[in-house]
Amino acid sequence: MDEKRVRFSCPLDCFDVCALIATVREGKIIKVEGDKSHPLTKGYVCEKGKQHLHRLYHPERLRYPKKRVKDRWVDISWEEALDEISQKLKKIKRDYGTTAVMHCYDSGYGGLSKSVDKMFFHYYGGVTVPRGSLCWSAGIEAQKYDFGDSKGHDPKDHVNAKMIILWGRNPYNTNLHLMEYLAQAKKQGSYIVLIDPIRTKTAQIASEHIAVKPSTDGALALGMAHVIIEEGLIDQSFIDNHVKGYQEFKKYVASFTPEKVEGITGIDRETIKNLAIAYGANKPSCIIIGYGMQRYSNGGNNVRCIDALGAITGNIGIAGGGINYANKGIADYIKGELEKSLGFVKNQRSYSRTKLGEFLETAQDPPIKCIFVTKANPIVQVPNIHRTMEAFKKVEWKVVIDMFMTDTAKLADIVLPCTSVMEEEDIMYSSMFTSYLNYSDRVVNPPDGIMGEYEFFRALAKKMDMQEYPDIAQTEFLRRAIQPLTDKFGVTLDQLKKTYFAIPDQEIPWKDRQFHTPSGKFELYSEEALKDGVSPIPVYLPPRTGDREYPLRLITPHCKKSLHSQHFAFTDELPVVYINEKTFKANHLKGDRPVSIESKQGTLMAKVKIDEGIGDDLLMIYEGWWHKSGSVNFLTEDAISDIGEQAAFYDCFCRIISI
Ligand SMILES: Nc1nc2c(c(=O)[nH]1)N[C@H]1C(S)=C(S)[C@@H](COP(=O)(O)OP(=O)(O)OC[C@H]3O[C@@H](n4cnc5c(=O)[nH]c(N)nc54)[C@H](O)[C@@H]3O)O[C@H]1N2
Ligand SMILES: Nc1nc2c(c(=O)[nH]1)N[C@H]1C(S)=C(S)[C@@H](COP(=O)(O)OP(=O)(O)OC[C@H]3O[C@@H](n4cnc5c(=O)[nH]c(N)nc54)[C@H](O)[C@@H]3O)O[C@H]1N2
Ligand code: SF4
Ligand SMILES: [Mo]
Repeated sequence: MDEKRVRFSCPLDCFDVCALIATVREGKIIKVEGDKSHPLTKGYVCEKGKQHLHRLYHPERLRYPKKRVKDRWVDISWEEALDEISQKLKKIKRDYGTTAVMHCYDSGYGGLSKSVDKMFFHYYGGVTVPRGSLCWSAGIEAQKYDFGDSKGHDPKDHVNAKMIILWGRNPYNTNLHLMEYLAQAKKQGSYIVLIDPIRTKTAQIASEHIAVKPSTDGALALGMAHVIIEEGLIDQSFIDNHVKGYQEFKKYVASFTPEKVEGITGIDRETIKNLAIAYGANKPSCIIIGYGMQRYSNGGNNVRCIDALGAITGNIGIAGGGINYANKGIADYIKGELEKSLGFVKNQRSYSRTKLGEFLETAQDPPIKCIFVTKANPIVQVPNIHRTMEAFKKVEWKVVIDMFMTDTAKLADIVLPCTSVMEEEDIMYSSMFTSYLNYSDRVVNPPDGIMGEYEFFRALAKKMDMQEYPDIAQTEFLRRAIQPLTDKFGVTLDQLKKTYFAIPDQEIPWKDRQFHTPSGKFELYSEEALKDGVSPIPVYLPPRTGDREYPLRLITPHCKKSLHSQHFAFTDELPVVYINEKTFKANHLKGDRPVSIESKQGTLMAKVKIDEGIGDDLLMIYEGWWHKSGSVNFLTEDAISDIGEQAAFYDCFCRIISI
């Protein structure tokens, strides 16, 4: 029997970037499993990883380019699609200039080969592109002020920590392989604390769960800093040598007594004191910050307040320490043709990702004449969908590339199918967690009728006479992209095919205490922040609150079973809203009847599930449900954070009624 095993990598926007193995029998993939030889994957992966197979052979997968003709979809050939798209793009450039085109992209597929979308629009002359983030930018920019960059410890190193604080992170759902290191650390005696307004399943691994009121983490961290300073648990030598602005910070935290912080956070003063002393006294202590806690109007400063704890206790640059948020090591070494193409941008304009609808409504000189969507599903994933959708619909001409007919694709004029990860040769890495880089082999060829993005943009560039666009094979594109890695570490594409790669000597960031800030120190006082119009020292900004009409806060975090909207594709059930018994009763809800959840932005129907892990006056619904079920972002507001233009998704205030 003809059977082979082919190594590929998960392209989903997830911390783990698992290495996968497909078993192919007589040309058909019959099984997907984790690669046992990969040091992080270790042979086990989540359901979503296995479902790449399900999606590849799914009957609803898009197979041909489609064009909207009146209210019908008509299959067209790739030649027709290329003709129409090239003509339209040329005409828009001539009549309005290139920035009348918006390239709307996100991280729906993490492989390098599909970064050619950006490259194409660079050669086109530069278009309107997103800035800020739906995901993590409040925290990223906060760490940039403090450390100059965002770097994380290798998860293996967490086992060296005497204490680990998981601060608004839910690895049980979102970061499978972190769970294993936490379990190991606990077994070796680490004390693990989870700080989250919701008692998630991650609490099972924690020694203690502290239910903080949403958006008050900054006050909690400042309260801890107050206690640490009072108890003499600071690291004076680290502060003297490597910290800028300690005196200003010390003065500011003087008023954050445990009593005051109890009133803000809902955590009793003894717990705050004990937590601070445990963190300060049990060196090395490690903090792992999640992305949920920064999706607020004060999210950036809250992250800065937490970073400060590492600086005053000297838990930075040491084994078992760290303020881990992201891990931006490897991206610095990925360059090649994409980097080179930046030189062809003549004109560029940006819009705040969160405010897509508002931008489309108001853009002038030129207005947006075309939206080109790749690797994203904005009509489900951006906030305030009603507003966004109305503005999106009004744009004359829209192209979407996707594997399925998403809610965004449904609004397009042309929809192009894309390849699955298993039909591409590619390279994956992530800036969220580790510095591993995986080669991903082509497991099978795409079915007739599907052209991958790499070949599509190459053909489109040819059609549009873009003489300088690199007319090179995909393998060569990948080879050039990793050339800086080859130059620095000697690793080649051929070697990657046989093994995995991680940047050596990155287990403990900031070991040399050379911070990437202007002063070279950890900056509790940041002139850069001041220049950007925000407080130079980390401060506590009071959270937004509900009002009499919309008193309940809705948190919409990430679900274990789906990567955002991708694995909600095949369900049309109502979403589930989680609520505790007290809030259920206080809102006069009845039995197991469906409910209507209403905000200023819109309405959503849902099924109720009582869950005592949810705080008072809180509702929780996982994000990602499609319109056919009811998307949470019909309820959310297009508000942004204090730092980094992050979508403040969880500043969403609602009421709930039985129907
Ligand atoms: N309410 C609320 N909303 C949120 C969040 C939240 O916590 N709450 N979280 C936010 C976060 S953190 C993020 S990162 C964003 C994510 O926002 P998106 O990245 O827009 O979310 P996805 O649902 O993953 O959409 C990716 C799309 O890319 C498609 N795709 C997959 N592979 C390919 C490919 O090879 N080529 C192309 N062209 N397309 C492909 C998928 O089918 C899918 O439709 O959502 C944000 N939205
Ligand atoms: N299965 C799965 N895995 C994923 C994803 C997915 O969609 N599904 N998405 C990937 C992506 S793009 C991202 S960005 C990451 C996100 O990874 P995580 O940050 O782990 O997950 P989130 O669900 O965004 O939020 C984490 C926790 O923050 C808590 N939280 C909310 N508000 C507050 C607050 O005010 N204070 C504190 N302390 N906690 C708060 C939420 O209750 C939630 O439990 O996950 C990645 N991995
Ligand atoms: S979604 Fe994340 S945990 Fe699951 S297989 Fe992909 S990389 Fe691994
Ligand atoms: Mo994200």
